Amino acid sequence: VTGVPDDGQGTAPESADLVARAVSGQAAAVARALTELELGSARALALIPALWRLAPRAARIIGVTGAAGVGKSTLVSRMVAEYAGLSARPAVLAIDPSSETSGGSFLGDRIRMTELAPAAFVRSLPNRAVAGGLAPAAAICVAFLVRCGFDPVIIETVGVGQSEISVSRIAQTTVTCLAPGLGDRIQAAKAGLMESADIFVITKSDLPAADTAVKQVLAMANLGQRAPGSWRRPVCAVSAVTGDGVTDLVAKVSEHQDWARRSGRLETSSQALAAECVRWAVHLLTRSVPGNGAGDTLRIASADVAAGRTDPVTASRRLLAAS
Ligand SMILES: Nc1nc2c(ncn2[C@@H]2O[C@H](COP(=O)(O)OP(=O)(O)O)[C@@H](O)[C@H]2O)c(=O)[nH]1
Ligand SMILES: [Mg+2]
Repeated sequence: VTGVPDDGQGTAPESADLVARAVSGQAAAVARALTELELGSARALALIPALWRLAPRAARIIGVTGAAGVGKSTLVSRMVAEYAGLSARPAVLAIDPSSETSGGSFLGDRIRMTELAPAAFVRSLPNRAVAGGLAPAAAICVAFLVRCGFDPVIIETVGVGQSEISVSRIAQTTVTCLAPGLGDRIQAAKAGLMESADIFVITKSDLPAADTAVKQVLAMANLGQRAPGSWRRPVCAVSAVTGDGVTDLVAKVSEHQDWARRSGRLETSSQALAAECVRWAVHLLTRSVPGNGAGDTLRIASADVAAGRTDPVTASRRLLAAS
């Protein structure tokens, strides 16, 4: 393969320094590093091996999805405060928060979230102009935040379109938000959005139509043949205005995480995360999107990354050198 950039040796000391500052919790350093990852700069390629040389860390990765305006960001602010109260250090990655009806309110969201939890890290990822595609960029940012020691890492995403559905694959627990008064639309909601749900949340439970919405969603949440030992999807009513239901939701997330650990689901999502990270690195190294033909080799490289044997960039370099 030609066109593979050098291994970033020239920027190694700088990258190690930025990584050290990010790991020590300096928000500016984390933000800087994520910008490099999004842009897909040469430095981004040096940051990943530098971070992966440090001790691995584990984190809960929670997806919060639902249509624009349904109350995701308000809910995430509450969740962040709840986790911070449990001495966790949460991070939020909001994907494309500016394009839908919320138009440009991300700044307000970030202020609300960090007011409630000053140690939290909150960042948006634009939908456009992301190196390698949205899902790979989100994956590498999530993996980076996990390695920096944030826990949980919450991905807020508008639940429409292919990229959001693939983003939900990298979450260990997907919280699907539905607002009251959308009874008819619940049936019409995108199948992918409903299928990927591990926990349903009826947002805005302070509104009168919330009880009906809870009943409607309960009626369809666990339809069909369910294998023994499978997860029964709960329906939580939450008001981000009064705070009702937030503690219960966080408890349901913990229950789902316990189930995910036992059932192998955590393993599957960490493999999906590793695969997207490798995809991101291969794109940067070759400036092309790996095709379907690359499936097997990508899988081998991803398994090494998921098992913690190597980092996504080193795995991708080896993969490209061998092809
Ligand atoms: N009554 C009520 N309004 C809410 C609640 N949560 C959010 N909202 C309002 O719903 C609108 C959209 O909320 P936002 O969190 O930005 O939705 P997102 O687009 O899904 O992130 C805002 O005007 C919020 O104030 C809630 O629990 N109760
Ligand atoms: Mg939002």
